[in-house]
Amino acid sequence: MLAGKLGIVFGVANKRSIAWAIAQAWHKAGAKLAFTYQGEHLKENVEELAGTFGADTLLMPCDVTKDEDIANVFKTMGEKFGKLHLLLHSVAFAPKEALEGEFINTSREAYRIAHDISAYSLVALARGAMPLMTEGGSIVAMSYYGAEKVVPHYNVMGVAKASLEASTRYLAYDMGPKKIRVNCISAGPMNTLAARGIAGFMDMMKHYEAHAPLKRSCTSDELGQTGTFLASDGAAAITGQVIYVDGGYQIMGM
Ligand code: NAD
Ligand code: 0WE
Repeated sequence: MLAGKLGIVFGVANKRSIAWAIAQAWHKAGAKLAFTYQGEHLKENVEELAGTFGADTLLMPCDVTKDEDIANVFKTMGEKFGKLHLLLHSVAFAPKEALEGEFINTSREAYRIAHDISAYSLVALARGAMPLMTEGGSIVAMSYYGAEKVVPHYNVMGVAKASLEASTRYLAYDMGPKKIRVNCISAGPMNTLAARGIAGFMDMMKHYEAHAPLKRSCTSDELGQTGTFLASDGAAAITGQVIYVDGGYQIMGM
């Protein structure tokens, strides 16, 4: 379904990362992928995972808070790939203390960091990718229900996800004339590194099992398949959307 497509993946930390699930699905569908990693501490992990796609898989460091890292990534992509069709944004961070107490106590700095890493980065990466997406493209970002309804303790991350979803719509408008589509997948809770250690995370899974129409959240394989659909030409008229892969939880009022 993605044969001949070239892609870049941001947000692999380990084998449980949603980015890795979508990368594997893109790879199976025939795409050729490059990967970035946040910092040296994750290089080995990503090397090992990306290496399973071939020893020559392109791997680059990219801390999305650094303009020079982003510039280097797309400069190298231009040199090595020449063009680009797919970009996955699967990156989020808020300082731990901002996810613990009450939203009202969010510091200016925690608010800034959460928005810089989790929302602004999509705009910066889309701008970097645009000159290479000369044959059109598909940009996919990961969101969560806390963008639209209050999920206790998700706090400033919910506000940043609202910004990510709105940014998706404005980017879709700007990039549409170039046949570049921009969409979000809003995933139900997944047991990844970013979710582990969050107090009450297991209760949240139980809540989906009790209340979602499908009596569960989602699997990494299902996120991969939705990511592949959004990347494919079957989704050629879909842009600026938030697609829920959450067992149907989002439709419920009670
Ligand atoms: P994860 O920890 O595997 O992925 C988060 C990634 O963000 C990591 O690879 C990390 O290196 C990267 N990152 C953080 N700060 C960065 C920076 N400054 N520069 C570059 N990269 C940086 O966890 P995940 O659950 O796979 O999260 C991926 C995405 O999915 C996030 O956007 C998250 O909000 C979203 N999401 C997660 C869930 C869930 O329940 N796990 C549900 C819905 C949406
Ligand atoms: O987007 C996320 C989590 C993203 C995240 C996770 C961490 C943990 C470690 C962002 N920043 C940090 N900072 C850290 O220091 N999710 C959708 C998973 C998640 O996180 C929650 C959730 C859910 C669901 C936090 C509180 C309540 C629900």
